[in-house]
Amino acid sequence: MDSLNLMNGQNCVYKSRILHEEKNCYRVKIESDEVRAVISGKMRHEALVPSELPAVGDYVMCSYEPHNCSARIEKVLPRISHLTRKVAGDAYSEQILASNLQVVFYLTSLNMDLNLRRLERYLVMIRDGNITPVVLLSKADLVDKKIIGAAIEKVKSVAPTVDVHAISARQTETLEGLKKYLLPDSTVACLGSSGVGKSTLTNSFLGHDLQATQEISEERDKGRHTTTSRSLFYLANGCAFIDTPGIREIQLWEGQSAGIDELFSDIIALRLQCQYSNCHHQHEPGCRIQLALSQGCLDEARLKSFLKLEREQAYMRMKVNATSRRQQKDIWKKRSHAYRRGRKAEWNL
Ligand SMILES: Nc1nc2c(ncn2[C@@H]2O[C@H](COP(=O)(O)OP(=O)(O)O)[C@@H](O)[C@H]2O)c(=O)[nH]1
Ligand SMILES: [Mg+2]
Ligand SMILES: [Zn+2]
Repeated sequence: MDSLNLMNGQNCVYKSRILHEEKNCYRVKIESDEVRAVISGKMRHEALVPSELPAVGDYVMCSYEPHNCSARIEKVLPRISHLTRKVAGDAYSEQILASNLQVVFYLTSLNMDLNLRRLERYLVMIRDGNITPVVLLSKADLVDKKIIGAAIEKVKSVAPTVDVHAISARQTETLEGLKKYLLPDSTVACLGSSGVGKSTLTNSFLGHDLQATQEISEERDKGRHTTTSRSLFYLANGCAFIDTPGIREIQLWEGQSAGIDELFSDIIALRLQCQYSNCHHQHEPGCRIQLALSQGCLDEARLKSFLKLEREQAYMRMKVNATSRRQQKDIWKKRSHAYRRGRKAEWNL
């Protein structure tokens, strides 16, 4: 690992990487050590939004004395790429799921229904983060070749340029094709619902069972969350591999329209050719979208999905703007209180 060690009084400051995050407690890799780490008071105080705090995959500067077993995270270095979503629940803030990634494996299990709409959401999120998506159709040992072929076709219908592999952790030869993504300097993460085989795949690459996996009843085939936090592991060749818990709710964050534009570039190109620039794509003459639908060149469900994602982006933009205006007000309120307190102290009031 490239590390930069600077003396800072008694402590050394190291460039390190976040391996694990759970409830504000971190594990970092400093040179060859793995140690616990906490965020410095200054960083916690100065962070205006949660996304400024460290996430798994981040490179950070840490104060660390090797004879102490804990480090202090002082600074997050700029992220070259990141996976981001709106936090689950009602709050309007951004959650960084993982950062500094080159490739994301999106897993979906072949013995369950392939949800193309959910796949589209993940692909938008991954591409918007400046990361290459790869779709893995898992548990190929449980289905026949016809089902595998049909599933690959379905994925290609929404993402013709994305690599797709059918894999099985029980047939290790099917994992050979994934080695080209696991390069020594790369970081690869696994995403997908619970029970699709992310932790099993992680263990296969690690060569031993480090991550707990979920035993699920064959007839119900329903996974519960066994993996509860994101963790980064180094494979033998130096590739960093991140296992994640299943995500129940995937809502895009504000400003992810570049990912939408990329995934639905054909629809955007058609829309630009409509006769009227304010076309609603319903019954207007010269509507290229309606023409493509009637000729069978455009799938209606995919169009609906695109329009829904666009609407969600517009709504999110409005919500985030309102939230940030409120936050700004709070910051000014705090500052003016602090100022008044300061003046009172000055005048001994
Ligand atoms: N038949 C079959 N079962 C698998 C495969 N991969 C994982 N499983 C099983 O699926 C269940 C869920 O796997 P797990 O790795 O915990 O899923 P995760 O929630 O995505 O991490 C476990 O019982 C695994 O043994 C596979 O390729 N074939
Ligand atoms: Mg898991
Ligand atoms: Zn139109």
